Amino acid sequence: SVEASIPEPQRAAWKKFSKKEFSTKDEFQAETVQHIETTLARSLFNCDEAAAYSGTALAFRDRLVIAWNKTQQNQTFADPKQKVHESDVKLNKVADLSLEFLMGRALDNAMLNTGMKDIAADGVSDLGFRMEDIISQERDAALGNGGLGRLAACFLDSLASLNYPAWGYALRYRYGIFKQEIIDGYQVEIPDYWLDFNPWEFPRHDVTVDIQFYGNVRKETDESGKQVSVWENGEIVTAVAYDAPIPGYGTKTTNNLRLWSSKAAQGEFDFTKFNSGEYEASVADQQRAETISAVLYPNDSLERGKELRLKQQYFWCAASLFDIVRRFKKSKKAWTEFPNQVAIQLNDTHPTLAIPELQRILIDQEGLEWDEAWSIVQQTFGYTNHTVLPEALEKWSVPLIQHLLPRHLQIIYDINLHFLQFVERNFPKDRDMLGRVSIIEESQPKMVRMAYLAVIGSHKVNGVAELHSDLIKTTIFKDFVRIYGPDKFTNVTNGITPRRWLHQANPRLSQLIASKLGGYEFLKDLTLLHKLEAYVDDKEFRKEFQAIKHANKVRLAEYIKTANKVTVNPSSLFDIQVKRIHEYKRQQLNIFGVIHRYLELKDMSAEERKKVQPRVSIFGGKAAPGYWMAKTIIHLVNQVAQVINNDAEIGDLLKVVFLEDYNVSKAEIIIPASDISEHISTAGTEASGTSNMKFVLNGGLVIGTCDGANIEITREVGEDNIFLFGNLSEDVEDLRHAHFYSADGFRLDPALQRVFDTIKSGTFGDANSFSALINSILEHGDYYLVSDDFKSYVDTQKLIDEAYGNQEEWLTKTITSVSRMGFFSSDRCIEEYAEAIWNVEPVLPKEDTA
Ligand code: T68
Repeated sequence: SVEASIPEPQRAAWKKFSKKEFSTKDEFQAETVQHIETTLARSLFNCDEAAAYSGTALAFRDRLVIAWNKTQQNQTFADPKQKVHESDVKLNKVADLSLEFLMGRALDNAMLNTGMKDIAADGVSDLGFRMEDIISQERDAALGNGGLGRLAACFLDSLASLNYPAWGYALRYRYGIFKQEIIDGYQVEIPDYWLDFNPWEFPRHDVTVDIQFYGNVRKETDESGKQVSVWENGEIVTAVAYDAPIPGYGTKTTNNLRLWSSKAAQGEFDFTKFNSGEYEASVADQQRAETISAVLYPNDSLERGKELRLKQQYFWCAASLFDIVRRFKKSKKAWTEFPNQVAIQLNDTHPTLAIPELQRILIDQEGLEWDEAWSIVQQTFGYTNHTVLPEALEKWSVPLIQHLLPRHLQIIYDINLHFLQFVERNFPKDRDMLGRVSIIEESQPKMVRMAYLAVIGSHKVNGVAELHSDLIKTTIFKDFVRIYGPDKFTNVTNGITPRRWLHQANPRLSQLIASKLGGYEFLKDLTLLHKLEAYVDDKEFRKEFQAIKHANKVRLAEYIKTANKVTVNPSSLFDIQVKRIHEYKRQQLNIFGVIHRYLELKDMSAEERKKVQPRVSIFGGKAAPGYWMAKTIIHLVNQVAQVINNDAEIGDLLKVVFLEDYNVSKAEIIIPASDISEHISTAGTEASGTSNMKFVLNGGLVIGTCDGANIEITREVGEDNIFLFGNLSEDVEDLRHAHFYSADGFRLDPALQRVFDTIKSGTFGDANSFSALINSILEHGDYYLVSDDFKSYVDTQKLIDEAYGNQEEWLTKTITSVSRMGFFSSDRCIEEYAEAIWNVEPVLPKEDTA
């Protein structure tokens, strides 16, 4: 702030000693050695890889901080005259509210985005270390479950790279997503305590917000005679900010990710209790406060209605909004300017409480009238939906909200009242409509439908792929399209950052592309990849492209050897399915297909086996700890692997691998090594998928259903370059119905029947362990249509074997596909959000004037 500025006459002294960003190898080494010696108190004789990592990370951290400080300064005081249409441009910030940011490792990303990796690699090599070893010392920042959290992380990279003034807001969980161990074929969860040493975060002990829970609401009349609500007598917990710098690629812009940590409010530590010997009681309050940000909920597609989860959501929304409002108020602008200065994007319904919270701030604290406040709220928020699965749609019980957030419940009821009155006026003949669209579900107990609240409180609602955005308009939000008109609903197809998912994960491919395209400009404009298509017949290029894929497969094979003690042949077809384990994603279809392949191999003569395309089936992913069916699938994969990998008759023709603890840093090794990856959800269930994009960008092909972004990938790469199979989303409902009601609805494919018989015979261990899985198909209606799609799936796998047999054609398909992936950059997504939803423009970094 202005009050904290160093006075003008003293600035020269500051500037003289103000730290500069290192830019040579010597400067990098000096910084690194200094950090190892003084910050870490290690010596020349006591410097292992961990210490070398720490020193390198601290040197880069310092470098980022300088750019970060300048960016924040520049964005705060952005010169309005720079702007062409000042009045339509947001000066302040985009706030990305996401309960999850699945960042992975930071060092490699920082080195590449600043363009300093080569210098640093050279520098550490002089000190006797290999950069790869140093990089792999870092633990993942795993504050997310899966696609939703990783999307938020890709968006941060794009926002910074495109110079948008944007902050991410989340919780600083002490424990991220659990670590998965496979013991005797079963998933075991190990806590992920990741904060021992985290050089990337900056505690801001001076940036705190007191957050209230529970208590009661009292009506009072203020001096002007107006009725106001006072929320009081609650319990206070303090939010402390921890900031992490987010460097853009090829720009000095360095944005901020602000994570809130909970701690007992000042005075909460009860010294009377402490002094009278009740140590435990005095510590208990403190622990209760710290519990709020203790752990990430590990459910990726299920809402369980736990009070602590709701507390997390409110704690985070309230702290973030306070922060945003505090910054806005410093500008002394009128409240009507708020939506022109701030755009807040809700990543799914998890931050929906921000809507009643902003309304509360405006009416209870700032004294605005309801309508004026509500118009500001609606203009400020945008809501991104990530699922149509009914079990994933968030609902909170009215009694729980009443207890925890009494004032917010009143406001939610008032929002609902205004909304229903509006609906009644516009649809007077449709009385059922009111019950259908009410924010309150009239169940026992009553429930608050968060997705409806999010739609009503936002000016735009978007899905994450075309099919998904169409589906939300015809299913869960159908009535709302009638009420608000179709323009409120839009699509922003997901994307991925090519910096991490090409340049970082596959440096050799990135380099090859750069050599043909005349530099790395494509990392900033991925559509430039189309120029690669000119080289599809270039012999040298093809050879190098193929050699890179092979090297990536060798690297994965080595990893599999170390991790699983299984030897796989890198010349086999690598078939990979890595993602959260869920029935709708259908890893069971994949493993049934593997069993089918095994049975066919066993039937063959030695002669016939010679013609078979060898394959490695690779699985990876975590199951939510309470999701038994998903855990059963993991167990089956491991049991099948055990049997097949030890069958001498089969040898290299088929290997099955379950990779433990799939996470972002492992994805960076796994994804570049695929020939085929599987994206085989029941049509209409996977909102988008984003790993499908990563695999194709790295020269792999996809076997997939007509679901989510697979459809748009097909549009871009062409039907000949993807293996689509299975029923379409428009037929799903009828098929499900037929499973129960049609006489011949359940004539099981004989090949699938045989797979089931084999499992039941005990070939893969105790058949009882798998009966629930088989019965979900045979007895309980096969909700995910495994039986309907099985034949089409295995037939398509056959086509893949044949296509892979022709290596030249396969290579042509993969090169062509890579060259057509430009659309799927998260930069394109961010430009779409900026233009159609946020109305913000970039703030370019100032030239260095130091
Ligand atoms: C995913 N959702 C979608 N959810 O499943 C995927 N959910 O299709 C899409 O590509 C991706 O979002 C990005 O849009 C999730 O990953 C969760 O992880 C999640 C976490 C908590 C609660 C609910």
